Amino acid sequence: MKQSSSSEASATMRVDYTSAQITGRDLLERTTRIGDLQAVFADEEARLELPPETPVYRVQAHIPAGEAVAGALSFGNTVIEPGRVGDEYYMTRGHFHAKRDRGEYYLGVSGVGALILMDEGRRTCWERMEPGTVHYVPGHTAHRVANIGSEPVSFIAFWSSDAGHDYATIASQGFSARMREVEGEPTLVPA
Ligand code: S6P
Ligand code: ZN
Repeated sequence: MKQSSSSEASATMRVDYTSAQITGRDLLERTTRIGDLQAVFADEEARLELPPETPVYRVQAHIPAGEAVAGALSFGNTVIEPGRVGDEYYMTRGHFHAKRDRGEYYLGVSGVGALILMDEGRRTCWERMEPGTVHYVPGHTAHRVANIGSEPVSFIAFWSSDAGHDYATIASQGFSARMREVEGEPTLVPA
């Protein structure tokens, strides 16, 4: 008679749901600093006045199948420090997915952020991110997050491992709007 077996395996990764910190093996980690963000913010003079080693955001990513496997999933976090370059809030570089039809989920964990979304017709909108908010980034949509509060913003993301990142399109064309502080309020201002 054929025997079946079962056993309990322990999870190899954990997420701290107060900070989005991930612990476990096979984590890629990257910190992006003021000095890395040339021409990302509108006020390049204000950026050059800040110490280049100042951290703006850090990412942990777990990509168990590598980036070439269709159907595989990856997850990671992003933590963005509070701060501004001129009147523009600290934010991620922003990207389209190289495979344009790949979507992504963002889950707000801490702080107050603005998820800025731009479709291929350059229509831009934003969603407020707070602890517990869930955001779907559709395919064909560029995305970046700005920290519009006074504490670090953190979120967890899930994406298709083979999505890839097209930074070049944003580097050359930018987003059509920027998240700036206007009269004390975060405001999406046409670029
Ligand atoms: C990956 C996902 C995030 C970002 C991270 C940093 O598809 O959208 O993990 O990589 O928020 O942003 P960026 O634009 O520097 O990759
Ligand atoms: Zn993405």
